[in-house]
Amino acid sequence: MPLARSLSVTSLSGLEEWDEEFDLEDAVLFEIAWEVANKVGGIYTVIQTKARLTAEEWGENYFLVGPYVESNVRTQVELIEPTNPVLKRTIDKMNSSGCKVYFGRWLIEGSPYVVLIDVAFTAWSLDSWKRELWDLCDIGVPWFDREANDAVLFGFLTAWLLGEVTQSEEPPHIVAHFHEWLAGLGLVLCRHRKLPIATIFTTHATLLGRYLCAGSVDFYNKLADFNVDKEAGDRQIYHRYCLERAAAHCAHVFTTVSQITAIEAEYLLKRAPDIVTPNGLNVKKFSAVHEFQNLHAQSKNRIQEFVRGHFYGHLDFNLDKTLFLFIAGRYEFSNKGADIFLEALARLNYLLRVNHSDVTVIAFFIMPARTNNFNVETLKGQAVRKQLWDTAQTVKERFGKKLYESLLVGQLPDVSKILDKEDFTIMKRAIFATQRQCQPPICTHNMLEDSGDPILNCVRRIGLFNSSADRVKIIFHPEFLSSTSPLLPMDYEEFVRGCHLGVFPSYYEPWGYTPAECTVMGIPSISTNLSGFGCFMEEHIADPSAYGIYILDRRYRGVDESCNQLTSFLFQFCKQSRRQRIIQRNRTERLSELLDWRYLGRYYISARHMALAKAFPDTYMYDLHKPTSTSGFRYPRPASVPPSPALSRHSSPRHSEAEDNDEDERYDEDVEAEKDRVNIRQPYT
Ligand code: G6P
Ligand code: 1S3
Repeated sequence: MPLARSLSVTSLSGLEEWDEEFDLEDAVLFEIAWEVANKVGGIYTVIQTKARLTAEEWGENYFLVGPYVESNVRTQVELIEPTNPVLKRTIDKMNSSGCKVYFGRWLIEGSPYVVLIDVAFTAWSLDSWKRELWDLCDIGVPWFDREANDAVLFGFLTAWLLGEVTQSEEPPHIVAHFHEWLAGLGLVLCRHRKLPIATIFTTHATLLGRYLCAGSVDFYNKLADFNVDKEAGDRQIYHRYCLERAAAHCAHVFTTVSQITAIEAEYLLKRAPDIVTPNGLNVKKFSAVHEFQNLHAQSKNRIQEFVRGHFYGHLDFNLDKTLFLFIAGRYEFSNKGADIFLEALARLNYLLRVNHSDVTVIAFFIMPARTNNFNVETLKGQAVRKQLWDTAQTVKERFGKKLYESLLVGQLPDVSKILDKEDFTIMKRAIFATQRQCQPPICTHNMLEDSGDPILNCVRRIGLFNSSADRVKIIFHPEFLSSTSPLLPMDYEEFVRGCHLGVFPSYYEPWGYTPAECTVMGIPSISTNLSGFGCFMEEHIADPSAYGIYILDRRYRGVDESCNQLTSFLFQFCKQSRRQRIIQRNRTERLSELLDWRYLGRYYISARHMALAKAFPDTYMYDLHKPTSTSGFRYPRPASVPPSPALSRHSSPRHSEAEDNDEDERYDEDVEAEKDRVNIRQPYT
């Protein structure tokens, strides 16, 4: 293959120096995952956001390998002739042997090359490949497990592809990085066939971990005691588990996405990872420092509009003192911590009431469930709001016309007569339309399993029904957000920007992109010390909560204690003034550098170097003893006092919130930012 490159990654501003020179003569990188150009879950986000950086490093020598899914290809991939002669020969050869392999460019940032394999087209080989798998390593895949069947086909086909590439006259040094058990068999076969390939396996969640946590098991305290074979057998996933464990053990380099998953892998897969490769994001920095604050204000306005409609007839709270909290993700009630979030909301409601707080909290639950569309009451709310707006516009126009006519004849209008009887009739009719016999709905949709739904049942138990007396209101939107929704026409990013706090008190979360996404948008969040993200932030920031990163202890505390801690985080957050929230958002946003692939990509690079050195020791050298954990750099405490209401002092005597005008806020922000910048340059002690 052409193009010999030398790879060197420079350090990032303000962050730890890192310079890992590694000459990659004729090296080629293949990254193999079921979620290449195929969105199923979080792995898609990893691959898609990382592509730009990896393509920058490897240029023409970077190829992603995934399944061919026609609907995805139509919208995301430009099919082209393979540009690389070795790959062209390989794909032609496979296609003339009964396979369907496509080549193209994935139309995302970095536009990486993709090799897409139509596994269904080769389904005729399934039985013989399953037999080969059984003869090889005694793993029997049952006929009814469709996902595992796909894993077998995908595994044999990727190993075939890579095997052909190694057959070229001057084979390059290949690094093949496989993600998750669904792609893992390809790695096992490469190793069994002794192909000259440096292999990496990354697990994003262990199969057993996910299954065990979904049950009622004290997972983290019993990690060392599980009889893994029995547990996998009991859950009918023994064959999948074997594929996953084989891939982890066969890889030259094994990685997990977080320290917490590293521990889990050590116990459940019986191999500790060689390096942790945390997940990053493609961080977009605005040229104007305050741009993300402006975006927050704009998006918040749009959420407020929705709330005006949803609570029509019961809008007896001050929207300017209303905080928007949200939880979002796959609907796994306890794994994602929706259970303790609801319980904490009930306790928060009590605290706000007894303290006569004027703050209202609206908690959004964005978790897809089975529904048959929006319910009438919710749609009506938006229609009523629109009608009120139209009425106000009509009266305003009539008023304006009369005012204009009066000014034309050189007279000031008689204000007491400027609205006539008809205007009052229009307005009264509009007000009457806002009368409502029921409370504003909790759920925006008609649920198919209303009586068995865990969120709704919990709401019924804690009795938070959006009544006037309650300071905490709940809105359950059981569908992912979309900018074309007739109800809340916003996409997820806009919605997050408009909220005040993301709440993700997960019990099982190998990484957790939701709080990371909040961070890069400058929105504070709550995560846990059982999530990869929470552990990572705890390790890298001296005082995470000062930066709006609240980390709940779900590891060393019982459920009730964790719930109290969550309540206390929420209550403290509600006590902040607008000024404090603005300062906190600035601090949160400053952390985005830490979550950028430009910083976190280094762990993937190390993993590849390590794998090359293990597979080709005569060509590559790597200090295997050098520290590989994500430890090292720590964000210092912010120079100024944290925004916690208990500790924060105003530099001038306390004044009312009305005085918190934007200019003061901006001044404070700039001073804060400058202090922090100076502080960041000093080593952490
Ligand atoms: C941003 C805007 C400010 C606005 C503030 C509201 O910072 O730039 O103009 O006052 O958001 O913050 P809040 O936390 O009350 O939504
Ligand atoms: C997994 O996807 P999930 O949402 O099923 O992989 C993600 C990417 O590594 C990770 O963020 C998440 O925690 C895991 O659970």
